[in-house]
Amino acid sequence: MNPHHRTTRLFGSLLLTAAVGISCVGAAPARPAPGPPPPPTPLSQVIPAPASVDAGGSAYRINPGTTIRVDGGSRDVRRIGDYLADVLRPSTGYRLPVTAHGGGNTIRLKLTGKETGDAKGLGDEGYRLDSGSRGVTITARRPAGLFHGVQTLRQLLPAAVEKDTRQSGPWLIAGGTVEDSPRYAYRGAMLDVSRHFFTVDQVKRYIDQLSLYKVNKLHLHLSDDQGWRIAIDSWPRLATYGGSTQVGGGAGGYYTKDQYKEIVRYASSRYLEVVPEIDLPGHTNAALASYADLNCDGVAPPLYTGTAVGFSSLCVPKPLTYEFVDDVLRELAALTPGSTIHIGGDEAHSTSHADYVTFMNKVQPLVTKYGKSVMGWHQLTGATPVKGAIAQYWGYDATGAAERKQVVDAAKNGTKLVISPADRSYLDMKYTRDFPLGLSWAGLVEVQRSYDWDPGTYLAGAPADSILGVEAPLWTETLSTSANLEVMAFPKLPGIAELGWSPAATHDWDTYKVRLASQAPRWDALGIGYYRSPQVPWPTN
Ligand code: TNX
Repeated sequence: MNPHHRTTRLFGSLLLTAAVGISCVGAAPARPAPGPPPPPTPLSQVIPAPASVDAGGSAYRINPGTTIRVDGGSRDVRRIGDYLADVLRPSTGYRLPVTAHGGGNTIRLKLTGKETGDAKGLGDEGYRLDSGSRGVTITARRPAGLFHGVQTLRQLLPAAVEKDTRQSGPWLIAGGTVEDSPRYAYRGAMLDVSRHFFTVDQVKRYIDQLSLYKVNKLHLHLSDDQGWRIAIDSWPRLATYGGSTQVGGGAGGYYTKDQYKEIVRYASSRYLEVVPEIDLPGHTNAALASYADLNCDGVAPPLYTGTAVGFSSLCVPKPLTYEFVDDVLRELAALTPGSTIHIGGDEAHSTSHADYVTFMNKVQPLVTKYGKSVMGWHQLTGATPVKGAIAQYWGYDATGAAERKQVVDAAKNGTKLVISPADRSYLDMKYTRDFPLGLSWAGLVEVQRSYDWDPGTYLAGAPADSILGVEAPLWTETLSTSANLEVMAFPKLPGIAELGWSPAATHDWDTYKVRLASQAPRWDALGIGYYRSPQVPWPTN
Protein backbone atom coordinates (compact mmCIF):
# COMPACT_ATOMS: atom_id res chain seq x y z
CA MET A 1 0.00 0.00 0.00
CA ASN A 2 1.44 3.38 -0.86
CA PRO A 3 1.90 5.95 1.90
CA HIS A 4 -0.64 8.32 0.40
CA HIS A 5 -3.24 5.63 0.53
CA ARG A 6 -2.47 4.79 4.14
CA THR A 7 -2.92 8.45 5.08
CA THR A 8 -6.27 8.47 3.36
CA ARG A 9 -7.40 5.47 5.35
CA LEU A 10 -6.24 6.95 8.61
CA PHE A 11 -8.06 10.19 7.97
CA GLY A 12 -11.07 8.18 6.93
CA SER A 13 -11.28 6.34 10.19
CA LEU A 14 -10.60 9.48 12.25
CA LEU A 15 -13.35 11.27 10.45
CA LEU A 16 -15.67 8.39 10.93
CA THR A 17 -14.94 8.18 14.62
CA ALA A 18 -15.60 11.88 14.87
CA ALA A 19 -18.88 11.57 13.00
CA VAL A 20 -20.09 8.64 15.06
CA GLY A 21 -18.86 10.32 18.24
CA ILE A 22 -20.82 13.48 17.63
CA SER A 23 -23.93 11.67 16.55
CA CYS A 24 -23.88 9.49 19.64
CA VAL A 25 -23.81 12.35 22.12
CA GLY A 26 -27.05 12.31 24.00
CA ALA A 27 -28.33 9.09 22.42
CA ALA A 28 -31.59 7.84 23.96
CA PRO A 29 -31.07 6.26 27.39
CA ALA A 30 -32.15 2.67 27.88
CA ARG A 31 -34.36 3.62 30.85
CA PRO A 32 -37.68 5.33 30.15
CA ALA A 33 -37.46 9.09 30.25
CA PRO A 34 -39.84 10.74 32.70
CA GLY A 35 -42.99 12.30 31.26
CA PRO A 36 -45.36 11.13 28.53
CA PRO A 37 -43.96 8.88 25.80
CA PRO A 38 -43.07 10.62 22.54
CA PRO A 39 -45.80 10.51 19.88
CA PRO A 40 -45.37 7.80 17.27
CA THR A 41 -43.52 8.57 14.06
CA PRO A 42 -46.00 10.04 11.53
CA LEU A 43 -46.77 7.63 8.68
CA SER A 44 -45.24 10.03 6.18
CA GLN A 45 -41.85 10.26 7.98
CA VAL A 46 -40.38 7.42 5.94
CA ILE A 47 -37.66 7.19 3.30
CA PRO A 48 -38.49 6.65 0.46
CA ALA A 49 -41.58 8.86 0.83
CA PRO A 50 -44.69 6.67 0.47
CA ALA A 51 -46.95 7.19 -2.52
CA SER A 52 -49.97 7.89 -0.32
CA VAL A 53 -50.67 8.25 3.38
CA ASP A 54 -54.00 8.49 5.15
CA ALA A 55 -53.19 9.17 8.79
CA GLY A 56 -55.73 8.82 11.57
CA GLY A 57 -57.21 6.56 14.22
CA SER A 58 -55.47 4.94 17.14
CA ALA A 59 -51.92 3.78 17.14
CA TYR A 60 -50.96 0.14 17.61
CA ARG A 61 -48.62 -0.69 20.42
CA ILE A 62 -46.47 -3.79 20.03
CA ASN A 63 -46.74 -5.60 23.37
CA PRO A 64 -45.70 -8.85 25.04
CA GLY A 65 -48.75 -10.62 23.53
CA THR A 66 -48.20 -9.50 19.93
CA THR A 67 -47.97 -12.27 17.34
CA ILE A 68 -46.70 -12.11 13.79
CA ARG A 69 -49.33 -13.73 11.61
CA VAL A 70 -48.26 -15.26 8.32
CA ASP A 71 -51.33 -16.98 6.98
CA GLY A 72 -51.59 -18.11 3.41
CA GLY A 73 -49.15 -20.98 3.69
CA SER A 74 -46.42 -19.45 1.57
CA ARG A 75 -42.82 -20.12 2.52
CA ASP A 76 -41.88 -16.63 1.41
CA VAL A 77 -44.35 -15.05 3.81
CA ARG A 78 -43.11 -17.23 6.65
CA ARG A 79 -39.53 -16.18 5.86
CA ILE A 80 -40.47 -12.50 5.88
CA GLY A 81 -42.28 -13.03 9.19
CA ASP A 82 -39.16 -14.62 10.65
CA TYR A 83 -37.07 -11.75 9.31
CA LEU A 84 -39.38 -9.23 10.99
CA ALA A 85 -39.28 -11.18 14.24
CA ASP A 86 -35.46 -11.17 14.07
CA VAL A 87 -35.53 -7.38 13.80
CA LEU A 88 -38.02 -6.86 16.62
CA ARG A 89 -37.19 -9.50 19.24
CA PRO A 90 -33.80 -8.33 20.55
CA SER A 91 -34.85 -4.72 21.20
CA THR A 92 -38.42 -5.32 22.37
CA GLY A 93 -37.57 -8.44 24.35
CA TYR A 94 -40.97 -9.90 23.35
CA ARG A 95 -41.54 -13.46 22.11
CA LEU A 96 -43.37 -12.41 18.96
CA PRO A 97 -44.25 -15.92 17.75
CA VAL A 98 -44.60 -16.26 14.00
CA THR A 99 -47.85 -18.14 13.47
CA ALA A 100 -50.38 -19.07 10.83
CA HIS A 101 -53.32 -18.27 13.13
CA GLY A 102 -54.43 -15.49 15.40
CA GLY A 103 -57.11 -12.86 15.76
CA GLY A 104 -56.36 -9.36 16.94
CA ASN A 105 -53.12 -8.10 18.47
CA THR A 106 -51.09 -9.14 15.48
CA ILE A 107 -48.73 -7.81 12.90
CA ARG A 108 -50.22 -9.59 9.95
CA LEU A 109 -48.45 -10.24 6.63
CA LYS A 110 -51.05 -10.93 4.02
CA LEU A 111 -50.25 -12.07 0.51
CA THR A 112 -53.10 -11.90 -1.98
CA GLY A 113 -51.43 -13.16 -5.14
CA LYS A 114 -53.97 -11.20 -7.16
CA GLU A 115 -54.06 -7.61 -8.26
CA THR A 116 -57.67 -7.27 -7.13
CA GLY A 117 -59.50 -6.47 -3.90
CA ASP A 118 -57.13 -5.62 -1.09
CA ALA A 119 -54.13 -5.40 -3.38
CA LYS A 120 -55.57 -3.28 -6.14
CA GLY A 121 -52.91 -1.21 -7.84
CA LEU A 122 -50.05 -2.52 -5.71
CA GLY A 123 -48.18 -4.21 -8.54
CA ASP A 124 -45.20 -6.51 -7.99
CA GLU A 125 -43.49 -4.52 -5.25
CA GLY A 126 -46.20 -2.38 -3.66
CA TYR A 127 -47.87 -2.90 -0.30
CA ARG A 128 -50.56 -1.48 1.90
CA LEU A 129 -50.02 -0.98 5.60
CA ASP A 130 -53.09 -0.56 7.83
CA SER A 131 -52.49 0.31 11.43
CA GLY A 132 -55.05 0.58 14.24
CA SER A 133 -55.45 -0.29 17.89
CA ARG A 134 -55.87 -4.03 17.22
CA GLY A 135 -52.82 -4.47 15.07
CA VAL A 136 -51.04 -3.78 11.83
CA THR A 137 -51.74 -5.53 8.53
CA ILE A 138 -49.35 -5.39 5.61
CA THR A 139 -51.01 -6.52 2.39
CA ALA A 140 -49.21 -7.18 -0.88
CA ARG A 141 -49.65 -9.06 -4.08
CA ARG A 142 -46.12 -10.44 -4.01
CA PRO A 143 -43.56 -11.25 -1.31
CA ALA A 144 -41.36 -8.32 -2.40
CA GLY A 145 -44.21 -5.96 -1.49
CA LEU A 146 -44.53 -7.50 1.97
CA PHE A 147 -40.80 -7.13 2.47
CA HIS A 148 -40.88 -3.46 1.49
CA GLY A 149 -43.87 -2.96 3.80
CA VAL A 150 -41.84 -4.46 6.63
CA GLN A 151 -39.11 -1.87 5.95
CA THR A 152 -41.72 0.88 6.29
CA LEU A 153 -42.93 -0.66 9.55
CA ARG A 154 -39.35 -0.61 10.89
CA GLN A 155 -39.01 3.08 10.15
CA LEU A 156 -42.32 3.84 11.87
CA LEU A 157 -41.00 2.37 15.12
CA PRO A 158 -38.55 4.24 17.36
CA ALA A 159 -34.91 4.04 16.21
CA ALA A 160 -34.04 1.99 19.30
CA VAL A 161 -35.87 -0.94 17.68
CA GLU A 162 -32.72 -1.43 15.60
CA LYS A 163 -30.53 -2.11 18.63
CA ASP A 164 -29.56 -5.66 19.50
CA THR A 165 -30.15 -5.35 23.23
CA ARG A 166 -33.40 -4.87 25.10
CA GLN A 167 -34.77 -1.30 25.04
CA SER A 168 -37.66 0.30 26.88
CA GLY A 169 -40.17 1.24 24.15
CA PRO A 170 -43.05 2.02 23.98
CA TRP A 171 -43.32 0.45 20.52
CA LEU A 172 -46.03 2.55 18.92
CA ILE A 173 -47.03 2.55 15.25
CA ALA A 174 -49.20 5.51 14.25
CA GLY A 175 -52.75 4.77 13.13
CA GLY A 176 -53.83 5.01 9.49
CA THR A 177 -53.06 3.58 6.07
CA VAL A 178 -50.03 3.75 3.79
CA GLU A 179 -50.50 2.70 0.16
CA ASP A 180 -47.23 2.50 -1.61
CA SER A 181 -45.64 1.24 -4.79
CA PRO A 182 -42.50 2.25 -6.69
CA ARG A 183 -42.15 4.82 -9.43
CA TYR A 184 -39.43 2.76 -11.12
CA ALA A 185 -38.76 -0.95 -11.44
CA TYR A 186 -34.97 -0.53 -11.33
CA ARG A 187 -33.65 0.99 -8.11
CA GLY A 188 -30.04 -0.02 -8.01
CA ALA A 189 -26.82 0.33 -6.14
CA MET A 190 -23.47 -0.68 -7.59
CA LEU A 191 -20.53 -1.91 -5.55
CA ASP A 192 -17.05 -2.03 -7.08
CA VAL A 193 -15.44 -5.11 -5.53
CA SER A 194 -12.58 -4.95 -8.03
CA ARG A 195 -10.60 -1.85 -7.05
CA HIS A 196 -10.79 -3.09 -3.48
CA PHE A 197 -12.09 -6.54 -2.67
CA PHE A 198 -14.94 -6.88 -0.20
CA THR A 199 -15.72 -10.17 1.52
CA VAL A 200 -19.05 -11.98 1.37
CA ASP A 201 -19.89 -10.69 4.85
CA GLN A 202 -19.06 -7.12 3.86
CA VAL A 203 -21.29 -7.40 0.80
CA LYS A 204 -24.10 -8.85 2.95
CA ARG A 205 -23.78 -5.92 5.33
CA TYR A 206 -24.19 -3.51 2.42
CA ILE A 207 -27.17 -5.51 1.11
CA ASP A 208 -28.88 -5.14 4.48
CA GLN A 209 -28.33 -1.38 4.34
CA LEU A 210 -29.69 -1.17 0.79
CA SER A 211 -32.79 -3.12 1.69
CA LEU A 212 -33.72 -0.55 4.37
CA TYR A 213 -34.47 1.86 1.54
CA LYS A 214 -36.21 -0.55 -0.85
CA VAL A 215 -33.29 -0.77 -3.30
CA ASN A 216 -33.95 -3.83 -5.48
CA LYS A 217 -30.85 -4.28 -7.66
CA LEU A 218 -27.29 -4.93 -6.57
CA HIS A 219 -24.98 -4.30 -9.51
CA LEU A 220 -21.66 -5.97 -8.68
CA HIS A 221 -18.65 -4.65 -10.61
CA LEU A 222 -16.77 -7.97 -10.63
CA SER A 223 -13.80 -7.24 -12.87
CA ASP A 224 -11.54 -4.36 -13.68
CA ASP A 225 -7.87 -3.63 -14.30
CA GLN A 226 -6.99 -4.15 -10.64
CA GLY A 227 -8.74 -7.45 -9.99
CA TRP A 228 -10.91 -10.27 -11.30
CA ARG A 229 -13.22 -11.32 -8.48
CA ILE A 230 -15.28 -14.30 -9.64
CA ALA A 231 -14.05 -17.86 -10.15
CA ILE A 232 -14.42 -19.04 -13.76
CA ASP A 233 -13.68 -22.78 -14.04
CA SER A 234 -12.62 -22.73 -17.69
CA TRP A 235 -10.13 -19.88 -17.09
CA PRO A 236 -9.00 -20.45 -13.49
CA ARG A 237 -6.10 -17.99 -13.46
CA LEU A 238 -8.53 -15.06 -13.84
CA ALA A 239 -9.41 -15.39 -10.17
CA THR A 240 -6.34 -17.07 -8.69
CA TYR A 241 -3.85 -14.72 -10.35
CA GLY A 242 -5.98 -11.87 -11.70
CA GLY A 243 -7.74 -11.59 -8.35
CA SER A 244 -4.58 -11.68 -6.26
CA THR A 245 -4.18 -7.96 -5.67
CA GLN A 246 -6.05 -4.64 -5.55
CA VAL A 247 -5.48 -0.89 -5.52
CA GLY A 248 -2.52 -0.12 -3.29
CA GLY A 249 -1.07 -3.64 -3.67
CA GLY A 250 -3.01 -5.46 -0.94
CA ALA A 251 -3.97 -9.11 -1.19
CA GLY A 252 -7.25 -8.71 -3.11
CA GLY A 253 -9.38 -11.83 -3.32
CA TYR A 254 -12.18 -13.43 -5.28
CA TYR A 255 -15.47 -15.22 -4.75
CA THR A 256 -15.60 -18.96 -5.29
CA LYS A 257 -18.75 -19.99 -7.11
CA ASP A 258 -20.29 -21.12 -3.83
CA GLN A 259 -19.48 -17.80 -2.17
CA TYR A 260 -20.93 -15.91 -5.09
CA LYS A 261 -24.09 -18.03 -4.95
CA GLU A 262 -24.34 -17.18 -1.27
CA ILE A 263 -24.27 -13.46 -2.12
CA VAL A 264 -26.99 -13.99 -4.73
CA ARG A 265 -29.07 -16.03 -2.29
CA TYR A 266 -28.72 -13.46 0.48
CA ALA A 267 -29.57 -10.60 -1.85
CA SER A 268 -32.65 -12.43 -3.03
CA SER A 269 -33.74 -13.00 0.58
CA ARG A 270 -33.79 -9.18 0.78
CA TYR A 271 -35.56 -8.95 -2.60
CA LEU A 272 -32.53 -7.61 -4.44
CA GLU A 273 -31.52 -9.02 -7.81
CA VAL A 274 -27.79 -9.24 -8.41
CA VAL A 275 -26.71 -7.74 -11.74
CA PRO A 276 -23.16 -8.99 -12.30
CA GLU A 277 -20.79 -6.92 -14.43
CA ILE A 278 -17.78 -8.09 -16.37
CA ASP A 279 -16.32 -4.89 -17.76
CA LEU A 280 -15.31 -5.30 -21.46
CA PRO A 281 -13.35 -4.65 -23.67
CA GLY A 282 -11.42 -2.08 -21.57
CA HIS A 283 -10.83 -2.35 -17.81
CA THR A 284 -9.41 -5.81 -18.51
CA ASN A 285 -5.81 -5.68 -17.30
CA ALA A 286 -6.42 -8.36 -14.65
CA ALA A 287 -7.60 -10.78 -17.37
CA LEU A 288 -4.81 -9.79 -19.80
CA ALA A 289 -2.25 -10.30 -17.02
CA SER A 290 -3.65 -13.77 -16.27
CA TYR A 291 -3.50 -15.14 -19.84
CA ALA A 292 -0.75 -14.00 -22.22
CA ASP A 293 -2.68 -15.46 -25.17
CA LEU A 294 -5.44 -12.91 -24.74
CA ASN A 295 -3.03 -10.12 -25.68
CA CYS A 296 -2.53 -9.10 -29.32
CA ASP A 297 1.25 -9.38 -28.87
CA GLY A 298 1.04 -12.56 -26.77
CA VAL A 299 2.75 -10.87 -23.82
CA ALA A 300 0.98 -10.64 -20.47
CA PRO A 301 1.23 -7.24 -18.78
CA PRO A 302 2.00 -7.12 -15.05
CA LEU A 303 -0.81 -6.95 -12.50
CA TYR A 304 -1.92 -3.38 -11.86
CA THR A 305 -2.51 -1.72 -8.50
CA GLY A 306 -2.85 1.95 -9.44
CA THR A 307 -5.99 3.94 -10.20
CA ALA A 308 -5.60 5.01 -13.85
CA VAL A 309 -8.35 4.07 -16.31
CA GLY A 310 -8.51 3.47 -20.04
CA PHE A 311 -5.17 1.74 -20.69
CA SER A 312 -6.23 -1.86 -21.31
CA SER A 313 -8.17 -3.58 -24.09
CA LEU A 314 -9.00 -7.11 -25.07
CA CYS A 315 -7.61 -8.00 -28.51
CA VAL A 316 -10.58 -7.40 -30.80
CA PRO A 317 -9.27 -9.22 -33.95
CA LYS A 318 -8.30 -12.44 -32.09
CA PRO A 319 -10.82 -15.32 -32.24
CA LEU A 320 -9.63 -16.48 -28.79
CA THR A 321 -11.08 -13.26 -27.32
CA TYR A 322 -14.60 -14.42 -28.15
CA GLU A 323 -14.01 -17.96 -26.87
CA PHE A 324 -12.91 -16.34 -23.63
CA VAL A 325 -15.88 -13.99 -23.40
CA ASP A 326 -18.28 -16.80 -24.30
CA ASP A 327 -16.88 -19.05 -21.56
CA VAL A 328 -17.07 -16.28 -18.97
CA LEU A 329 -20.60 -15.30 -19.90
CA ARG A 330 -21.79 -18.91 -19.98
CA GLU A 331 -20.46 -19.59 -16.49
CA LEU A 332 -21.69 -16.27 -15.16
CA ALA A 333 -25.17 -16.73 -16.65
CA ALA A 334 -25.36 -20.10 -14.92
CA LEU A 335 -24.72 -18.33 -11.59
CA THR A 336 -27.29 -15.63 -12.31
CA PRO A 337 -30.96 -16.21 -11.57
CA GLY A 338 -31.60 -12.56 -12.47
CA SER A 339 -32.47 -11.43 -15.95
CA THR A 340 -29.51 -9.20 -16.72
CA ILE A 341 -25.75 -9.28 -17.26
CA HIS A 342 -23.77 -6.04 -17.46
CA ILE A 343 -20.90 -6.08 -19.95
CA GLY A 344 -19.39 -2.70 -19.08
CA GLY A 345 -18.20 -0.96 -22.22
CA ASP A 346 -17.06 2.27 -20.53
CA GLU A 347 -13.78 4.13 -20.99
CA ALA A 348 -12.47 1.86 -23.75
CA HIS A 349 -9.84 4.50 -24.55
CA SER A 350 -7.36 1.91 -25.81
CA THR A 351 -9.80 0.35 -28.26
CA SER A 352 -10.36 2.13 -31.60
CA HIS A 353 -13.94 3.17 -32.24
CA ALA A 354 -14.26 0.67 -35.10
CA ASP A 355 -12.92 -2.12 -32.88
CA TYR A 356 -15.24 -1.07 -30.06
CA VAL A 357 -18.29 -1.35 -32.31
CA THR A 358 -17.12 -4.69 -33.71
CA PHE A 359 -16.52 -6.03 -30.22
CA MET A 360 -19.75 -4.88 -28.58
CA ASN A 361 -21.82 -6.07 -31.51
CA LYS A 362 -20.19 -9.52 -31.37
CA VAL A 363 -20.46 -9.86 -27.61
CA GLN A 364 -24.06 -8.78 -27.00
CA PRO A 365 -25.46 -11.89 -28.75
CA LEU A 366 -23.32 -14.04 -26.45
CA VAL A 367 -25.27 -12.61 -23.51
CA THR A 368 -28.66 -13.16 -25.10
CA LYS A 369 -27.62 -16.65 -26.22
CA TYR A 370 -27.41 -17.57 -22.53
CA GLY A 371 -30.87 -16.20 -21.90
CA LYS A 372 -29.90 -12.89 -20.32
CA SER A 373 -30.55 -9.27 -21.20
CA VAL A 374 -27.64 -6.99 -22.02
CA MET A 375 -26.81 -4.05 -19.82
CA GLY A 376 -23.88 -1.74 -20.52
CA TRP A 377 -22.57 1.69 -19.63
CA HIS A 378 -24.05 4.26 -22.01
CA GLN A 379 -21.10 4.07 -24.42
CA LEU A 380 -22.87 0.93 -25.61
CA THR A 381 -25.16 3.28 -27.56
CA GLY A 382 -22.13 4.08 -29.77
CA ALA A 383 -22.37 0.48 -31.05
CA THR A 384 -25.72 -1.13 -31.93
CA PRO A 385 -27.60 -2.05 -28.74
CA VAL A 386 -29.48 -5.32 -29.21
CA LYS A 387 -33.22 -5.49 -28.64
CA GLY A 388 -33.95 -5.33 -24.93
CA ALA A 389 -30.58 -3.77 -24.06
CA ILE A 390 -30.29 -1.41 -21.11
CA ALA A 391 -27.84 1.50 -21.23
CA GLN A 392 -26.64 3.00 -17.96
CA TYR A 393 -26.16 6.74 -18.33
CA TRP A 394 -23.28 7.98 -16.18
CA GLY A 395 -22.73 11.36 -17.80
CA TYR A 396 -22.88 14.58 -15.85
CA ASP A 397 -23.36 18.30 -16.31
CA ALA A 398 -20.16 18.53 -18.37
CA THR A 399 -21.14 15.73 -20.77
CA GLY A 400 -21.30 16.99 -24.33
CA ALA A 401 -24.52 17.42 -26.31
CA ALA A 402 -23.50 14.89 -28.96
CA GLU A 403 -22.95 12.18 -26.36
CA ARG A 404 -26.30 12.91 -24.70
CA LYS A 405 -28.02 12.89 -28.07
CA GLN A 406 -26.62 9.48 -28.90
CA VAL A 407 -28.11 8.11 -25.70
CA VAL A 408 -31.45 9.88 -26.23
CA ASP A 409 -31.64 8.59 -29.81
CA ALA A 410 -31.00 5.05 -28.62
CA ALA A 411 -33.79 5.49 -26.06
CA LYS A 412 -36.14 6.63 -28.83
CA ASN A 413 -35.20 3.42 -30.65
CA GLY A 414 -36.17 1.23 -27.74
CA THR A 415 -33.04 1.00 -25.58
CA LYS A 416 -34.00 1.30 -21.92
CA LEU A 417 -32.09 3.64 -19.63
CA VAL A 418 -30.88 3.46 -16.07
CA ILE A 419 -29.85 6.91 -14.93
CA SER A 420 -26.81 7.34 -12.69
CA PRO A 421 -25.38 10.82 -13.24
CA ALA A 422 -21.82 10.97 -11.93
CA ASP A 423 -22.30 14.38 -10.34
CA ARG A 424 -25.53 13.32 -8.60
CA SER A 425 -25.69 9.61 -7.88
CA TYR A 426 -22.02 8.57 -7.67
CA LEU A 427 -21.59 7.83 -3.99
CA ASP A 428 -17.80 7.97 -4.34
CA MET A 429 -17.73 11.67 -5.21
CA LYS A 430 -16.36 13.71 -2.31
CA TYR A 431 -18.82 15.80 -0.30
CA THR A 432 -16.34 18.64 0.14
CA ARG A 433 -12.90 19.47 -1.22
CA ASP A 434 -11.09 18.32 1.91
CA PHE A 435 -13.15 15.18 2.52
CA PRO A 436 -10.50 12.48 3.07
CA LEU A 437 -12.16 9.76 0.97
CA GLY A 438 -13.57 9.62 -2.55
CA LEU A 439 -12.83 11.22 -5.90
CA SER A 440 -13.84 14.55 -7.42
CA TRP A 441 -13.54 14.19 -11.20
CA ALA A 442 -17.28 14.90 -11.60
CA GLY A 443 -17.21 17.64 -8.96
CA LEU A 444 -18.06 17.77 -5.28
CA VAL A 445 -21.42 16.20 -4.51
CA GLU A 446 -23.07 17.23 -1.24
CA VAL A 447 -26.35 15.73 -0.07
CA GLN A 448 -28.71 18.28 -1.60
CA ARG A 449 -27.04 18.03 -5.01
CA SER A 450 -27.34 14.24 -4.99
CA TYR A 451 -31.06 14.45 -4.16
CA ASP A 452 -32.26 17.47 -6.09
CA TRP A 453 -32.85 16.16 -9.63
CA ASP A 454 -35.50 14.14 -11.40
CA PRO A 455 -34.63 10.92 -13.22
CA GLY A 456 -37.74 11.37 -15.35
CA THR A 457 -36.56 14.62 -16.93
CA TYR A 458 -32.80 14.42 -16.48
CA LEU A 459 -32.08 13.38 -20.07
CA ALA A 460 -34.16 15.82 -22.09
CA GLY A 461 -35.84 14.11 -25.02
CA ALA A 462 -35.65 10.56 -23.70
CA PRO A 463 -39.17 9.05 -23.73
CA ALA A 464 -40.62 8.71 -20.23
CA ASP A 465 -41.17 4.98 -20.70
CA SER A 466 -37.52 4.45 -21.64
CA ILE A 467 -36.45 5.26 -18.08
CA LEU A 468 -36.17 2.01 -16.14
CA GLY A 469 -34.87 3.69 -13.04
CA VAL A 470 -31.84 4.94 -11.17
CA GLU A 471 -28.62 3.63 -9.71
CA ALA A 472 -26.13 4.78 -7.10
CA PRO A 473 -22.66 3.45 -8.00
CA LEU A 474 -19.95 3.18 -5.37
CA TRP A 475 -16.47 2.97 -6.90
CA THR A 476 -13.79 1.92 -4.49
CA GLU A 477 -10.43 3.31 -5.62
CA THR A 478 -10.19 5.09 -2.23
CA LEU A 479 -12.44 2.81 -0.17
CA SER A 480 -11.26 -0.39 1.48
CA THR A 481 -13.39 -1.00 4.58
CA SER A 482 -17.10 -1.24 5.35
CA ALA A 483 -16.77 1.99 7.36
CA ASN A 484 -15.38 3.67 4.23
CA LEU A 485 -18.32 2.43 2.15
CA GLU A 486 -20.84 3.59 4.72
CA VAL A 487 -19.54 7.10 5.19
CA MET A 488 -19.83 7.62 1.42
CA ALA A 489 -23.23 5.91 1.08
CA PHE A 490 -24.77 7.63 4.10
CA PRO A 491 -26.49 9.98 3.82
CA LYS A 492 -26.57 10.10 -0.02
CA LEU A 493 -27.85 6.58 -0.75
CA PRO A 494 -31.34 7.03 0.79
CA GLY A 495 -31.88 10.05 -1.47
CA ILE A 496 -31.16 8.11 -4.66
CA ALA A 497 -33.36 5.29 -3.38
CA GLU A 498 -36.15 7.82 -2.88
CA LEU A 499 -35.73 9.16 -6.43
CA GLY A 500 -36.23 5.60 -7.63
CA TRP A 501 -39.22 4.77 -5.46
CA SER A 502 -41.27 7.87 -4.63
CA PRO A 503 -43.67 9.72 -6.93
CA ALA A 504 -42.16 12.90 -8.38
CA ALA A 505 -44.90 14.86 -6.57
CA THR A 506 -43.34 14.03 -3.19
CA HIS A 507 -39.98 15.47 -4.22
CA ASP A 508 -39.04 18.35 -1.96
CA TRP A 509 -35.62 18.99 -0.42
CA ASP A 510 -36.94 20.97 2.54
CA THR A 511 -39.15 18.18 3.79
CA TYR A 512 -36.75 15.44 2.66
CA LYS A 513 -33.88 16.82 4.72
CA VAL A 514 -36.03 16.60 7.86
CA ARG A 515 -36.93 12.99 7.12
CA LEU A 516 -33.28 12.29 6.39
CA ALA A 517 -32.18 13.81 9.69
CA SER A 518 -34.55 11.54 11.57
CA GLN A 519 -32.77 8.49 10.12
CA ALA A 520 -29.57 9.31 11.99
CA PRO A 521 -30.49 7.62 15.30
CA ARG A 522 -31.30 4.49 13.26
CA TRP A 523 -27.86 4.51 11.66
CA ASP A 524 -26.34 4.97 15.11
CA ALA A 525 -28.32 2.00 16.40
CA LEU A 526 -27.19 -0.10 13.42
CA GLY A 527 -23.55 0.95 13.75
CA ILE A 528 -23.51 2.81 10.45
CA GLY A 529 -21.08 5.73 10.48
CA TYR A 530 -22.29 8.55 8.27
CA TYR A 531 -21.19 11.98 7.11
CA ARG A 532 -22.83 14.74 9.16
CA SER A 533 -23.50 17.06 6.28
CA PRO A 534 -24.11 20.65 7.42
CA GLN A 535 -27.01 20.74 4.94
CA VAL A 536 -29.10 18.38 7.08
CA PRO A 537 -30.76 19.38 10.41
CA TRP A 538 -29.44 16.40 12.40
CA PRO A 539 -30.96 15.88 15.82
CA THR A 540 -28.73 17.32 18.52
CA ASN A 541 -29.94 15.39 21.54
C1 TNX B 1 -15.41 6.28 -14.00
S1 TNX B 1 -18.17 5.44 -14.23
C2 TNX B 1 -15.45 4.92 -14.21
C3 TNX B 1 -14.81 4.01 -13.26
C4 TNX B 1 -14.19 4.75 -12.12
C5 TNX B 1 -15.11 5.88 -11.70
C6 TNX B 1 -14.66 6.60 -10.48
C7 TNX B 1 -17.53 4.46 -15.19
C8 TNX B 1 -18.44 3.77 -16.06
N1 TNX B 1 -16.20 4.33 -15.20
O1 TNX B 1 -13.85 3.23 -13.92
O2 TNX B 1 -14.00 3.86 -11.07
O3 TNX B 1 -15.19 6.79 -12.77
O4 TNX B 1 -15.59 7.54 -10.07
